[in-house]
Amino acid sequence: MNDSIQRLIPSPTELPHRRRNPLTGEWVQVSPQRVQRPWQGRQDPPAPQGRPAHDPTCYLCPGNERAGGQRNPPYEGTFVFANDFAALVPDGPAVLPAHHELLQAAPVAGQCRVLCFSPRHDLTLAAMDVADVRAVIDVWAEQVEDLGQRYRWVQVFENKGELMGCSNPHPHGQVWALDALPNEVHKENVSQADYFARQHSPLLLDYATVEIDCGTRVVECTDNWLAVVPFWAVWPFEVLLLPRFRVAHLPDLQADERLDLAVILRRLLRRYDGLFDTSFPYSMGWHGKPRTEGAEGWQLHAHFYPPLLRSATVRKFMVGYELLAEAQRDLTAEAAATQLRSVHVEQQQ
Ligand code: H2U
Ligand code: ZN
Repeated sequence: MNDSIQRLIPSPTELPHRRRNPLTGEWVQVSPQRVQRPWQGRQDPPAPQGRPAHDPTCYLCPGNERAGGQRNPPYEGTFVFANDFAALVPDGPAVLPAHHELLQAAPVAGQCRVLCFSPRHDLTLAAMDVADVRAVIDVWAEQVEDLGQRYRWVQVFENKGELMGCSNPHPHGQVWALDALPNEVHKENVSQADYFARQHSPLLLDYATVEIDCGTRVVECTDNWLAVVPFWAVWPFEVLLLPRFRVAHLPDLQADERLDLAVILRRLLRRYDGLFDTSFPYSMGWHGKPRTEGAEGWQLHAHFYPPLLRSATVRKFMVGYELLAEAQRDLTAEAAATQLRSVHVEQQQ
């Protein structure tokens, strides 16, 4: 490792300390000594998996009727439709009366879509082949391109697993587009613009270089992409997926970069599945440059937030100190990355 970087980064310590997330400005309390606690929680065996390739009761399978009454076409690849129970509508209220300084509201207009990754009810992104994952990446990029012309923010995400409140195991994600910047995006926008103004280089491009140099938190690395447990991770096996080149948002990805993304995505998700021998639950989503003033220095990236801590059923809760004061973790980001690296996955495409 480069000496100057080595000096800048504290070696993993066994003593409690706090780490700062430069994307949000928020701190996380790290308490590695607590991993030694005698109580290790429940360690249930994983629930049996196994689903049919087509489920006649699934509202996302080809040819089936949805809850809203519409019927899905007999699709053979990906399939996108307007969410029948959308959280955002294109015509929100035009203005809202400001009653009081302490009772602020704002109008919001937007659209929500559901994106089926595959016609196969029994697959996940990890189990799909590279070409099919690549097709999902293309659809993600098309959605950002399309909705990004009308809305300031397009959130592409996947909520996977019952533990994450996902209503259906059929492989699918969602797209929410709106004419405002949501909280997390606003924080990342301010931080990246501020860093870029000072350093003339994108925060996350510099961060990728630091992590590759360091190596301890790297989970997967390809020619174009890097998956790391970020230094400031809050969730036990949180991962940040970063391009190793300058790119603002999904539509700008070139063909080879998309293919390489499909490769690293599958490898990462297979490591996740192998970690506790279960189809790993998570929320993941893409953050690309928003259509707003002052978004210089934005670097495309994806966040993976899995809830599991020690087994297929033992999850981390954000409660107590976390709700009232600050996020906290026992397992260090370095230890989590070591565990993920130790999962065996075949390296070919
Ligand atoms: P999850 O990804 O959290 O499971 O959500 C699935 C979405 O699918 C959810 O937002 C929508 C729900 O509103 N949905 C439809 O649009 N039509 C249906 O027939 C059922 C579910
Ligand atoms: Zn299905």
